[in-house]
Amino acid sequence: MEHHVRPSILALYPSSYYYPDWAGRDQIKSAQLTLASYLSQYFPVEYGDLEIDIGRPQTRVQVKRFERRTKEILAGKKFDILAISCWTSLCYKSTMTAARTARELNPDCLVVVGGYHPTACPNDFLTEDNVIDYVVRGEGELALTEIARGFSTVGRPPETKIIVSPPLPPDQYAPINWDLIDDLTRTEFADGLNTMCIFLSRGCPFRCSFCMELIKEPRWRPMAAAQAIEQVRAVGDRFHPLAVAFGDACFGVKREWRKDFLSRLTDLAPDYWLLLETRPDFLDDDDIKLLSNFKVQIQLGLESASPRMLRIMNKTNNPHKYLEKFQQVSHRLSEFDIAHGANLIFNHPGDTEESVRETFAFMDRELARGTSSLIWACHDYAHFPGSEIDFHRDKYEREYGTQFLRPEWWKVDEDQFEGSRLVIPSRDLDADGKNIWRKMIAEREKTLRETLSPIAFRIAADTYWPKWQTDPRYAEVELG
Ligand code: B12
Repeated sequence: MEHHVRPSILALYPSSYYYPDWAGRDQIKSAQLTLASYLSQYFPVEYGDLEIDIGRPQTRVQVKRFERRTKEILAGKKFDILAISCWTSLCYKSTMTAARTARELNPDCLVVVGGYHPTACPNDFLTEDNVIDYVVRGEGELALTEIARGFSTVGRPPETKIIVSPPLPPDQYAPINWDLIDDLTRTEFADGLNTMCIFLSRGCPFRCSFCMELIKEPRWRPMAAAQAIEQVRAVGDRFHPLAVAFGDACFGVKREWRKDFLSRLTDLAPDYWLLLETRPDFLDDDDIKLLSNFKVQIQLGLESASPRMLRIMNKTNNPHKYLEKFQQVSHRLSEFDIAHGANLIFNHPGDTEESVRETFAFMDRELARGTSSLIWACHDYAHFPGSEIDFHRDKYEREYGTQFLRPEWWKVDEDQFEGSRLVIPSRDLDADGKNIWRKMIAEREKTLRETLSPIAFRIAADTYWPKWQTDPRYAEVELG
């Protein structure tokens, strides 16, 4: 039977337990869609999302309801292989629920998990009853294709297998199969999509302490520029989203690729917003001029302005040059009124009151320059497994007195947003000291508000400062 030759695959996003709704949710899960698109070249694939179908349970009662609904939903679907995207550690508990439910409903199906959490913590998926058949680490395309090809002959392995999937070579990047999300977009997002995220490259050559990208293939591997443009055009034409985000860990690392892509983008002339994240080193003057033709928002992972912290974070070996480059690029972006954010992480292991003050002193020097398009995006350190910090927790404990209060928060039945942030950074900053940055940013609110250009003000009010939305300046600019 055809069915045995080509097993049907349900690519499922399992939702998150105890992750607050205010933290926002992605309408379309791009990694899962990217993977499903590749598989759909060879097998019948369905894209499912329990976060959209059921929501995120926040209490034990809601978890029970979530489990019941998962059973109803999975019972209504036909699949030989359940491919669960445990994309971040926030999906761990819901992944286990989906896996157990599928196994109960269909003892012969294959249950495969993949994503960042299985890549970082594969052993978390080993259970005595071998609920899960395969734990795939890394990019999932090649391993999952092989598993699916062997479905009718190999069957279920006797016990859970952990496998490392080789990275997908760029000439095999598949175009996104938008048909896979047709039903979902029609039924759930009838009013249109806000932001559609696509990947134009894979890998990141940097080794920032807090990020787990480095345990995947680090080489930066772009999609051919012509194919990348085609992806952008396809998503724009089909969904007319408010924004297309490039979800690349680091946009445009290679100069020739960047030039080629940006010049093709100029010909495409998109009328929606473009969002991207990169480092100042990858934006030269010509790039900035080209980018100024679009509605674009750029995130720069500055992370800190304390030279000591920049070294601890492994952002750079030369903090002074790094900060200077940031300033130079930020000033140019402001001259062209290109909205750009500087991400800052406070309470990173090793942070002290002095390092927090150093970062604010840098911010003050920038604010003193007057009007700009630079939006300061401040966050607390969140501890995720798979990062250099997680591998060497003992080093941070010894050297700085860091305390990881919930080292495995993803297994705990309590607010996981809070849990991931329950870290005391150093002997110098205790639970109270962790709030210094909040006080310091509050003291600067008026200046931040007054120095932003109209467009940057509007974006900052939408993203970080909802109370600014009552300011008359808010209505002065339309983002649409
Ligand atoms: C793009 C991105 C986002 C986008 C997502 C947009 C979208 N619509 O999907 C945005 C900005 C919204 C986002 C948000 C968050 N993100 Co994010 N994000 C990324 C980023 C940059 C992607 C990297 C990339 O280029 N991927 C390319 C694709 C092709 O690769 P991939 O994503 O790994 O997908 C492959 C594999 O995972 C695997 N796979 C996936 N599913 C499955 C399923 C099966 C069965 C198999 C076999 C394989 C498999 O195959 C895929 C295709 O090859 C990474 C990494 C980074 N450097 O920052 C972080 C990263 C994934 N994010 C992370 C985090 C923590 C978050 C947030 C919690 C941040 C926050 N504090 O709020 C939120 C949570 C979002 C959520 N849905 O829950 C962490 C996760 C760490 C962890 N251990 O869980 C990462 C790794 C960054 C880090 N700190 O290390 N993020």
